[in-house]
Amino acid sequence: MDPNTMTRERKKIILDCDPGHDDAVALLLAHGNPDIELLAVTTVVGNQTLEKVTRNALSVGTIAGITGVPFAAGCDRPLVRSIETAPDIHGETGMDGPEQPESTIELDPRHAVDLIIETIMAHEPGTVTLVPTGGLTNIAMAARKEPRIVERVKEVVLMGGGYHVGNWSAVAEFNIIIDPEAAHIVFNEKWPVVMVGLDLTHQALATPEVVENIAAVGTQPAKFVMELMEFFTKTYKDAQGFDYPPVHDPCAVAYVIDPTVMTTRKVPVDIELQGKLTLGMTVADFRAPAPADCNTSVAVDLDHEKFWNLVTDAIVRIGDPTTGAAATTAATPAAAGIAGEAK
Ligand SMILES: [Ca+2]
Repeated sequence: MDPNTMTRERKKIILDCDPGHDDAVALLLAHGNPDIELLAVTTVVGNQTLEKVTRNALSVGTIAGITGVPFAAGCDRPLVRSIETAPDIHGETGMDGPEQPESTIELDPRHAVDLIIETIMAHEPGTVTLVPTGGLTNIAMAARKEPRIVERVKEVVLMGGGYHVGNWSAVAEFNIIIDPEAAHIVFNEKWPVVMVGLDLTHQALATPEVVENIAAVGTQPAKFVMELMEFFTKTYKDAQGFDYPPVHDPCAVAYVIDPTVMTTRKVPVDIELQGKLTLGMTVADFRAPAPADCNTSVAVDLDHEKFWNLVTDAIVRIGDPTTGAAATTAATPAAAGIAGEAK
């Protein structure tokens, strides 16, 4: 890591995830970006069972060469509902496509909920950002078990929901609908919540140009992402008719790195728990300017180029942890430019 980066205040995050193709990219972005200090990685049932997503998280951590960061497994079922997974999008392993290496990372023995609480309480108030990229079960449990975390957390930047669009029902997004009660808790606590939902993430498409740029980095992690995207492209085409897959989860990490990568709008958001057709809908009330005490905002427009440059730059910086070699080429002039600035 270069000296300028060390003196800069890095943004402390806990990534709570369910890998998941896009969670994997989120983890690589969080690890490779010099402005992020990854405090912990926690897993929650979602795209696949807890056992599978936890194994996937450890694999991605191994590929990325992450050391000194605790990984802990959390809740293995939603608060109220039965388990619902997404094999049509993520496959039977939850991260089908690339071959997964044996993990060299040992799972932390703590429950994710305890690790989240301990990590937040061990840091100065207002310094830790929670980045959930799966169902909100762990986060809701943590808020209930130790309510003091709510005022200590800087903000919750979550991938989930959508104010005008759903993907698991006509109006609900997967991460919210699989545990709507947990989402209800998280959205109704007093901490600031930034909802990076489908309205935004459906702009984060892995176009052929994007995938080519990542492949050109030429490292093992780059190859891994390329293979993830190949699988993701196929399932998103088959299951949801997308030409190119939306890579949701790294958008939330990108917002923490640089909020100017997207525009946001302050608006009250609540979670529908009763509706027969609308369960899990993130209901945003745009009728009037948001009241002064509104603590929720939603992501609106993405700077596609800036976003993918951040992702590619992170992969360049990660290099080839298994061989110790640096990335031989910066994939794009833009990514090279970002890398150059920090030197
Ligand atoms: Ca996810």
